[in-house]
Amino acid sequence: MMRLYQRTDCPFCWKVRLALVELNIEFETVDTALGEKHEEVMRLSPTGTVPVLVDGDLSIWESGVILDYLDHHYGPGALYPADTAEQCRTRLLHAYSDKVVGGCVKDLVFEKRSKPESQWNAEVIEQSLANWQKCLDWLEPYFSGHFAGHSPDAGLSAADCAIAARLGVAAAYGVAVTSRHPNLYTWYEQVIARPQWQTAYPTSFIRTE
Ligand SMILES: N[C@@H](CCC(=O)N[C@@H](CS)C(=O)NCC(=O)O)C(=O)O
Repeated sequence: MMRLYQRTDCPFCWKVRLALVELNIEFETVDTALGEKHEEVMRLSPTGTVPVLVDGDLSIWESGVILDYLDHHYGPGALYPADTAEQCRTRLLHAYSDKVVGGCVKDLVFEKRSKPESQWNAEVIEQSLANWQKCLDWLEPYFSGHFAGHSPDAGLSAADCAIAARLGVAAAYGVAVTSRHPNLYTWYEQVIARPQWQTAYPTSFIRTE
């Protein structure tokens, strides 16, 4: 059985978990804690980061490569559209999610999870929210009510898994997608209505205060 080393609320891990559940792949999880130098993870991954997916003697320590592996192993076409241009768009959305979406809301998440509300820095939160809106503005045209790069009956694409996990983290810290972004709003509602979303949902969110 595949084994996923993870931190349950890490958006990279959440993305991978969602893909595994969407593809109906049986897997077991090993949870690590924030900042922990987990012995197995340190041995399996040169970056020491999670997620790490182990399948037999193969250890994959980069979330995008994990999704590529799952797509090839169980597809291809399971997580990426077959059409080359559509596939490229899906990969770019996935890259945008990893590189930009998380960064927008990171300061807000760190602020909220590490301090009591009375000590939250309003300026940091306001700046994050402004960044977040810009990021949603950029994403909006890509979500016309269908799953990104896939038809709804094909299930979630790699980009869907990545962005849904990011939006899920933001939502857990009080940052919602609203009707100001109607395409994204409709898409997110569809994603969170899926039973797979409930199955892959983090068992807890870190609070460090
Ligand atoms: N590029 C990596 C990023 C993974 C990453 O940054 N993971 C974070 C958790 S969100 C991590 O393991 N940080 C070290 C720690 O939590 O101790 C990937 O896509 O897998």
